[in-house]
Amino acid sequence: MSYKKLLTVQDISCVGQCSLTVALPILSAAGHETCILPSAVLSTHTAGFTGFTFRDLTEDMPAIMAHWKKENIAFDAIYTGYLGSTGQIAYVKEMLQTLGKETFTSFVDPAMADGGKLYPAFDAAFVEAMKTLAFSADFILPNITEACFLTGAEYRESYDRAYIDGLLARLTDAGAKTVILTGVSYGEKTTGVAVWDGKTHEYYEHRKIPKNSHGTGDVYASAFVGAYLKGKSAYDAAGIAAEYTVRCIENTINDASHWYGVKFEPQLPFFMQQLA
Ligand code: PXL
Repeated sequence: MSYKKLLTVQDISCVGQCSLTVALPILSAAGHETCILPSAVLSTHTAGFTGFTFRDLTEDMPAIMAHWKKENIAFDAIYTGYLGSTGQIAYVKEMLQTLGKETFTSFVDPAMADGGKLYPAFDAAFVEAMKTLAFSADFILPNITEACFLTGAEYRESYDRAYIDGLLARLTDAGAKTVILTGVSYGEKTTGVAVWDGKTHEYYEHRKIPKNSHGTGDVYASAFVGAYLKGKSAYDAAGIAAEYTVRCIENTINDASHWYGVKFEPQLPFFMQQLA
């Protein structure tokens, strides 16, 4: 059994079932020691709530890193998600360069956009900085919108396989190593994930639920990282994460009061069974 020590850097949205409140339980359920570094603390996430608080933790990062280095703390993997500021990205890049063990894997979810638009907190300068982080990582897990922002490609609501092939090629040209492109849908009832290492394009297709659910990108990325670090291939980890995420959405969709995230907790046993 592989037991990895990993660091995940993303925000704490105290309420809202996304980022660290999702990543920590999922990665723990996968059986990994999960260390955290909050990029920011928010009262809720920023999608659908108004008047949320936001405390950026960028200033704390140099001292946290220095302490870890003094204690000789090193990680098998680092997985980054929603970050707190443009300036913070330089520190996160430094973590990828200096806090890894000899054998080390980095995963960057460039969590900054969806549905053709940047999230409210981000701007063009953040996108430029995110490019430098994303293209230094072993794995990136963008959705189509994020892939477009990372490459300058035109965002399209409807597309074909040639468009996706073009997007993947642009990511490789820009420096991406392995790409897990989420939300790639070629039919009304199906959607899926493209797994691309610069040479081979594999596609994992699964049923599509006709509703956008918040936080599912974080559920997906966390499950992918957990499964991959368990020794699954990128394609198998992509499939395991997809089946788990679909179950979480199906388990939530009929509860109108639960609009802000998905009930991922009751499905953790299913996720763990898939890893066994
Ligand atoms: O799930 C991505 C995410 C994470 N954290 C915060 C967010 C969002 C998406 O909107 O607002 C604070």
